[in-house]
Amino acid sequence: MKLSVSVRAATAGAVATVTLLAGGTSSAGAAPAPRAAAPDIPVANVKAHLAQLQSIAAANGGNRAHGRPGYQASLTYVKSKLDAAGYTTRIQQFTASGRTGYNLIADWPGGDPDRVVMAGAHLDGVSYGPGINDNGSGSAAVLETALAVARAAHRPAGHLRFAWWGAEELGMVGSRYYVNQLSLMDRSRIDGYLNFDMIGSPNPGYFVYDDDPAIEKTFKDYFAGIGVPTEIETEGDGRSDHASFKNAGIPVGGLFTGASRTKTAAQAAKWGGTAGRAFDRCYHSSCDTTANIDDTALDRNSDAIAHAVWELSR
Ligand code: DTR
Ligand code: CA
Ligand code: ZN
Ligand code: ZN
Repeated sequence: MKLSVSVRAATAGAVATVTLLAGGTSSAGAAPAPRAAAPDIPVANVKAHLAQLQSIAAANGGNRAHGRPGYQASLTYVKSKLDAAGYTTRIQQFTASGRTGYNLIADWPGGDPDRVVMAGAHLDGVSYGPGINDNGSGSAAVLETALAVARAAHRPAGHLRFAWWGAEELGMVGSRYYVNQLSLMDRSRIDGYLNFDMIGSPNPGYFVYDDDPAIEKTFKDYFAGIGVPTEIETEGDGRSDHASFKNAGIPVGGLFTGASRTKTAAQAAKWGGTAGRAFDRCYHSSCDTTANIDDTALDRNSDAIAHAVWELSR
């Protein structure tokens, strides 16, 4: 039976504690490692990635869509940052709507290969615009979290893997291809997949996926700790890249700030913003630019991503 990620981590911690209390020593002979807290993710760094993605779109026909030059240039940008930071990266090719698509997979060296914690975001946008909230926001936040791991020379017990998916807008094609290519053994090695698709909406809500309870609790506890109420995400079952992982029996979770649904008065009362207006009125539109981002939501969600990555892989 697969232990959910935080049960496994907690169990390991408990075993070490019991061993010490019984006067013995843990199997490693040392006290359990202190719980290293995730660093703050500088939202300015995340926004700098968004500015790069917008420039890429402007230089490539105005978009970063599957099969277009803007997607390829986005992939090259993200990969170059990760290669420079010491990641082991690989590009996975697939075909969607007659065009070649690409996933980018980045492994942080080290950690238990049987305890893989993944965080991912789709890097493609629609063809109508630069796709900054959808989904530059998730892509940039996952990238900056990966770079923070490298900056910290973090050595978690688990193995960290980050992914940027192609052709999500065509029906989660890239992430489905990735999961389908995994052997059953490799699927069993993934303790959890964390998905981030639209996490900087200009009229934001704070939604937590209610799939795996342990992952959901990790995010809800984080937001409770910063005094931000959350709601469970109800709009997206099967509507983003976590779907294929969930269908394969892998624990999933994630965060979402809302798309075309309208913010209620009750939600505006707890989150601020404008009742009666869409969470993102530029969803899938040309106005989904760097001006279509709420910095506070982007910052909070970026920090929550780092917290979950550190917590679930410890
Ligand atoms: N399918 C995503 C947008 C989307 C709509 N609802 C949800 C819920 C959870 C995550 C994402 C979404 C897209 O257009 O990329
Ligand atoms: Ca921050
Ligand atoms: Zn979309
Ligand atoms: Zn999306």
